[in-house]
Amino acid sequence: MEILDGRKLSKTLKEEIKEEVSAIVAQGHRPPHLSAVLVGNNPASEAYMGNKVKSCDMVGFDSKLIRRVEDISQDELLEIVSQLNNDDRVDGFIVQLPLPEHIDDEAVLLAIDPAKDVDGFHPYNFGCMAQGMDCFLPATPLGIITMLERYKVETSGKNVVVIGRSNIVGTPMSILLSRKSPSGNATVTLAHSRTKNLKEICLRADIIISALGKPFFITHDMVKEGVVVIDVGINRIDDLSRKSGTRLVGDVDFEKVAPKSSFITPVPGGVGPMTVASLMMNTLKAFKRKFDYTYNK
Ligand code: L34
Repeated sequence: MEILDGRKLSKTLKEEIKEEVSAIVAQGHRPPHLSAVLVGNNPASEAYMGNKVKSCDMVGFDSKLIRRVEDISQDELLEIVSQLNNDDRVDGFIVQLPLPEHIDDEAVLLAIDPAKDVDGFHPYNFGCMAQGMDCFLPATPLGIITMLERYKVETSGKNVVVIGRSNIVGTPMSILLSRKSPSGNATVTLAHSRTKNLKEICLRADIIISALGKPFFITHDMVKEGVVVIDVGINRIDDLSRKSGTRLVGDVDFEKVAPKSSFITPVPGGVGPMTVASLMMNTLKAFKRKFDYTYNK
């Protein structure tokens, strides 16, 4: 069994980015700039955003965190998006999800200029992704693909089960893995809440990617010997043995599933840090693209 160490790999990737940024700055350019909009004070979003800002510092990007209160109106938020679209110093930006109930996520994501959409959530980028065209890939799927590549986990011809069909993880993941590409060529099953016989489906899987958000959902009797397990879940559960009274777990019963696995991601320290590193990769890409050619809307 080998741990897919997202913390270590993300550090390596960020060091690679930092070197590129140093070279860019040495040539007299300004560094790449990432802006992020954070609405409200959801503690999980705060933690993720903290990691994103720290990573920008580490790689040498300029960054700006735009905080707004929970009860911001949709029009005000759209106005911020429009300003970021038009600000030449901003190479890429993200609007952290989830947004409050009264805001229509779709309207906000559609308003983002696809050339600055380093989250890869705009339907333009999603469409390019689905057709194998150059685009910004969503950060979590890009992080997983990068992890599989760097650890030389073969996907070609493998049976992959992706659990969860969200727009930002499960659905793009299933498409990327089935495409004709170096980290694709898999036979993919996209499972979700209406799937029947999930256990039988999982038992046939060479690779399981769980993006469900249910602690201890994937148990040892659901996986075959030698399986590769990618755990995208981040669930906070009570743990009175900890000072904080809680701890993070994924969707996988790690203790019992790990011994049967050939590769497995831990939570924390697996997919999460890879998501953050991927955002850095996308921002560098946005910057480089901008100075190579202007996006044709
Ligand atoms: N717009 N919204 C937008 N873009 C994204 O790419 C995200 N996502 C998801 C939630 N909303 C978003 C993230 O950034 C999930 N996500 C994310 C980012 C970082 C981490 C986890 C999820 C992360 O750093 N995880 C750490 C633990 C963090 C903690 O202590 O809470 C880990 O080791 O898994």
